[in-house]
Amino acid sequence: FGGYSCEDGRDVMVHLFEWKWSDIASNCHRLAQLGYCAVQVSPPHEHAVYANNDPPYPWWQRYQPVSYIVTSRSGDEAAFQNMVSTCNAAGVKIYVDTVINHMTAGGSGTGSAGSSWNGGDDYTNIGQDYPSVPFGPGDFNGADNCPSSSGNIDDYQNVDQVRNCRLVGLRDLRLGDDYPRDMVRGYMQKVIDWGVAGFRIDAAKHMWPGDLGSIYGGLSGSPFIYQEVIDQGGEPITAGEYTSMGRVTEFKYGLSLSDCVRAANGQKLAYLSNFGEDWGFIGGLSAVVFVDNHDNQRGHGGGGGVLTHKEPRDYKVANAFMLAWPYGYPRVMSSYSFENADAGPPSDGSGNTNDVQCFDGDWVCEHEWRQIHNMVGLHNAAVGEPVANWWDNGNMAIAFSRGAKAFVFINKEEFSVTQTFQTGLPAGEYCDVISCDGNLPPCTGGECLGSISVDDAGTATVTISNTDTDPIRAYHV
Ligand code: QV4
Ligand code: CA
Repeated sequence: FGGYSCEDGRDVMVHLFEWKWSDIASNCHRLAQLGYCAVQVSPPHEHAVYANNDPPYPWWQRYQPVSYIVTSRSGDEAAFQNMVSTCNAAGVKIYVDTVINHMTAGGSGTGSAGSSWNGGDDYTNIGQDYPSVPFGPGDFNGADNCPSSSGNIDDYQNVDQVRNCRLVGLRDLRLGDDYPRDMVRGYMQKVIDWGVAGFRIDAAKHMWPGDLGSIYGGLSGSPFIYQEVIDQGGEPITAGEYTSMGRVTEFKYGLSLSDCVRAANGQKLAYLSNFGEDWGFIGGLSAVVFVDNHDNQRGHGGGGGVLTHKEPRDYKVANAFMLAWPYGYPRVMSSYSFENADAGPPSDGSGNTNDVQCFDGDWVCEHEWRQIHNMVGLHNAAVGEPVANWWDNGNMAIAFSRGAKAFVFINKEEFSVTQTFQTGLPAGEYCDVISCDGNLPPCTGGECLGSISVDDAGTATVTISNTDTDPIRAYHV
């Protein structure tokens, strides 16, 4: 479940957070051209609708399932199926964000597909009712196996609480039993049969590895699976408990990388020379890596401290390093702008999500930034090549090649740095893909700074000024 296959040498996924299925469908050809292998989509199941929340229709309502009917804020079943088939035809895979640990919070209401739901009692497992699955009280964990007095997870040091009690009050499914397992497996199999290639398993830390293994083991179609386990140390549950069943999101990666780019918490770029397992991360072949995600860019889910689109210069540096460095399966974040951390995507007053217009001020579309998508191209060109020719100044300037395929130089010093490098590249002329759109002359499409001529010995002289818009140069065959 941890292996993935991509078409045409593409090797990066993008999370199109809160995009509608119709917009993803019409963008898939473009995503293929930009070099993206796959799209992580927002949860497609029926979800709670919080019209009276402040602000109304928060993004997180989609992490509260009401049923496994595929009608959500992003569109209905027909639109979802059309997206999957359109993207598959373009060679772009769809990965579904899969919320199977729990259903809604307390209260009651009507879901996005019109189904009624009732979260039942706040302290016991009485009264839960999700008729469109159907789930009833017996399908939820309760006082017999959740050892907290509130019924919620109050202590992350207690493994039984983390896995059998309610995550922020969300009604916790009894996945040790066959029937709830069959229901969630049926949902996953349904979308596999429609052509979905993979799953992000939400809140995997809150489910027993054995229960997940049983769910995955009953699936046909060899989906790619990556599991959300926030392991930043200090808790008894570790990411390593899940790596035999699929990949795992490596949350240490984005925080450590952000610190290095900012020279924060004693870190510096020069320390990145062994970024990966030596830093206490899980094995690179088990990891999904990212600078920020939809939670920690807004202070949820171990949030804070990571670079986001709100600091664009440093964010581009962090993404450039991630995409140039051979550790993990990288995920690029694509966001909408927000002030309130609970605010849903750009929408009308009834919570109908707007069509995506990249760069209109609401849809940030980091995956369309030249400095990011051209590094996706570099990543794809360098797949399988080892890091070579590492250079650093002991502080905030670094450079390295990827075999004979790519060369990257970053200068976050407060001064200009000029250096003659061994680039590892074959002799020839190269355009900088951070400031240009092509990698080979004629260099066109952007500002086109710092084109280089690599001599027969593989060397070239490159300068990055501290006043450059982007303190990065990147070249590839
Ligand atoms: C409120 C109080 C709680 C109280 C509860 C019950 O804050 O203290 O216990 O009421 O009375 C929303 C609200 C949250 C509210 C909850 C229940 O934000 O305030 O609790 O609903 O009413 C997303 C959001 C959550 C949101 C949830 C469901 O981040 O804020 O909760 O959706 O709508 C841990 C986990 C990790 C998890 C992370 C956020 O280990 O797995 O927390 N990350 C994933 C997703 C994330 C999602 C969930 C899990 C849940 O990436 O987006 O949570 O599906 O680190
Ligand atoms: Ca659980």
